Amino acid sequence: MEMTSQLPGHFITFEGGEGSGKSTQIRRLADRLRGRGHDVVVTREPGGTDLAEAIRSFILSGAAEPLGPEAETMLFAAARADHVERVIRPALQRGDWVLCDRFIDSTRAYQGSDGVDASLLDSLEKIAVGEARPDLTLILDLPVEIGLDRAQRRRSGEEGPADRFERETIERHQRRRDLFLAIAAREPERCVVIDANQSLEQVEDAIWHSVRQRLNESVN
Ligand code: T5A
Repeated sequence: MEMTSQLPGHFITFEGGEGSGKSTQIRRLADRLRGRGHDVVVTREPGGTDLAEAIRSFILSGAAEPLGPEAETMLFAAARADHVERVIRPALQRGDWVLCDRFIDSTRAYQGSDGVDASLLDSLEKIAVGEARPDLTLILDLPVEIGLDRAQRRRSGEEGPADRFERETIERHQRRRDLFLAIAAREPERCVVIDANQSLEQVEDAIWHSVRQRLNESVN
């Protein structure tokens, strides 16, 4: 069984496919926790530090793709190591709640579906993460077509074209969804699957229920 963080804070990661509602729900959970007087750090991957955000831009633009999936995996790991070292571990040491949009399971599902060997994923994960392991991982699950449609609609309002991963085939996204669900089945003590194909309020309530159920003694 995988160990959770032994640090004083609480570490919750949000995972799932494109447009599954992670960013939206992280903001809502952060508001609820802050409303109860908790110190909350909201962050994301790849990113969360200047260096990791630079790596994010490089990867999501597609510029790293010609290097191949193993090199891309190492870039994700380098970004994660910096993020853990400078942001996540210090916050957990202070006793804060850390809510992170994507983390280790995105590497397992995305780079795993790109054919990167599980032993390489495992080694890099150990180096980058160390003791800062999530206490709870919420996997927001919904049919891939609906998530991609949501991501596209949101983008038409604000940002530019689809990123390097969004552009991939439905079959590839489906494989990632299957991998997220397999992780949840393998690690039920850490992971909860949330039905993300519901209203914003229903998803928010399901998440709050899971947080209270799993980390009950900490949510006053
Ligand atoms: N990646 C990342 C890897 O390959 N390996 C790794 O190790 C890591 C860390 C990151 C990319 O990098 C890859 C995975 C990704 O492809 P990103 O831009 O951070 O890129 O991509 P996403 O995390 O997928 O971000 P999205 O913004 O696309 O998705 P979210 O955050 O899940 O969705 P959100 O909250 O922005 O919602 C999308 C839209 O849907 C609406 C929202 O209002 C918004 O418009 N929405 C709903 N509409 C109806 N009903 C609901 N319940 C809704 N919930 C949200």
